[in-house]
Amino acid sequence: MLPKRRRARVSSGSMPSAARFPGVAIYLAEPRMGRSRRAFLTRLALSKGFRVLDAYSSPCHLLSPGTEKVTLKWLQDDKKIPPAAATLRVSSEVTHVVMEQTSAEDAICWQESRAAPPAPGCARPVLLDISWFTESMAAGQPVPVECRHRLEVATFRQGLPSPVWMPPYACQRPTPLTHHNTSLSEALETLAEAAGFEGSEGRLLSFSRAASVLKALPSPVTALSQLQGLPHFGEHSCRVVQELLEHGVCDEVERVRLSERYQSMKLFTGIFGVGVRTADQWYRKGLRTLDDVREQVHGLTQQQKAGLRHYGDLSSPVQWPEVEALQLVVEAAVGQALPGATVTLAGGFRRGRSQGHDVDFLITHPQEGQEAGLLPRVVLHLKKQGLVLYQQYRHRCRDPAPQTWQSHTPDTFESSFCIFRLPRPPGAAVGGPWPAWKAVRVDLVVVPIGQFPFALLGWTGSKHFERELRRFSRTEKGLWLNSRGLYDPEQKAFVHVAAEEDIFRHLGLAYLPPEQRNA
Ligand code: DCP
Ligand code: MG
Repeated sequence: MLPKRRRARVSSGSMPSAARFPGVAIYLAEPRMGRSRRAFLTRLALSKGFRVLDAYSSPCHLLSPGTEKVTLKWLQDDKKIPPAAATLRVSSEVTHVVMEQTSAEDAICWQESRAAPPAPGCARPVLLDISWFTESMAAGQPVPVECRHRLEVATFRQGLPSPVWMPPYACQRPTPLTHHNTSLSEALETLAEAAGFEGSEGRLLSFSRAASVLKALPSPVTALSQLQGLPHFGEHSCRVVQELLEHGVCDEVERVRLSERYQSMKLFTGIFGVGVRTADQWYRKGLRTLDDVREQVHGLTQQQKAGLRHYGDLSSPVQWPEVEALQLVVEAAVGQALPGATVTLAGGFRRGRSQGHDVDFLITHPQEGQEAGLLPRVVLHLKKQGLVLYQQYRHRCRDPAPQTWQSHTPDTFESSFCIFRLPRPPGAAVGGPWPAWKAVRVDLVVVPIGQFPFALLGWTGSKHFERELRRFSRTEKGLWLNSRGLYDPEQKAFVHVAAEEDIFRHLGLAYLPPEQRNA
């Protein structure tokens, strides 16, 4: 055993101020290792300049390093979130979990019991045998992760009964927030995203559909044969899964993730107001960093300028307590501007996510017509309180004729795309690690009550779920759906509904609650 004082030091958050390997944050999992050996290994790694984290679940991205405990405390202080949930809802900034004498099965159970799925852009940490750690210590630097270091998942986990039947459209099956095939679906989604960056819509859809099937499976895929009979698994997606099952990594996916092209496109499209086309132009001009953009791009839009100005805050995920705080201020402003108007949360947070890239609110009023022109008044109230850093207002446009509806027809609702200046949470100490405020992206959309169920369905997502719902509607039912309505081209008439459930019923689909639409 270690002397008490030393033990306390080791277990009280052991992060050196300047780690030599910034991309590596090790967590030594204790169960089989024992406390004293863990303390010894921690000191060894720290002495060689590695970063060793004391806690596995710590919010990545929210603020600068070193603020994890305060953030967590705030989550726990929030009365609506029990302490356990507050700990579990955050994802880890750990990159390498090291275990000793632990089976892959136990390792996976351990990991799944401890952390939420990673935030967008955050990779799940790799689970490694102690051999990776000892070799890295001997080398004085992190050695590349090889198959033999990994605690292999596939060979040990209980697999799917084969064959599994799966309906072909994502809107025909429930897709929960957390599922059993995360590393496989993430790999395919990386390829989908990369295909999107190249403007290759067909490949984007193929990989997205295959990834979405994996998310809906009732248990982990452990052998390629289990994919037989599943929809949307072409030769390419099968090959990716096979490599992952056999080696734990897929060369193609790793190559894409590390490529300059993918990383730059991800960086640029992460700027508010920058789409794939602009990002591609910048890349072709030789731009690679945000500073390149700041120095070399003339004629940035106001939106892009605001996006760059607040890039740090906007690229860190919005957390649930921030959503609650925003909902209160938006509701107050809407109530002032138009008594009786309501505010409804949509987007990923309505699907049960605890983090997101923005917050989407739909505003309506029970008396149709009352809502028209409401947003400038709402925004004025918010501005007077100093809550708005940027906003771009869009008037309501006339609905285009249904004959011109396409799957990507943009919404015509009155909307405001904002960056809010969200003050530090109440109770957080002034002068503590919390900055005075955080910039947060918020979309406000005003919807006439008659179109509200369609808007709510359309703005709840996921993006893939919406795409599939529209495709199902058109291909299988001959009905045209978007966020404004459902049109029957044979009858030349719109379908009237009172709630989301009615839309599912009209399409002959079983109702899926928002938390089962994470396709
Ligand atoms: N949406 C859509 N098509 C678009 C844009 C949005 O169908 N081109 C729908 C689906 C999305 C919802 O609107 O789920 C909200 O869009 P977001 O981009 O805000 O996506 P999420 O809220 O799902 O995720 P996050 O905000 O965390 O990225
Ligand atoms: Mg959103």
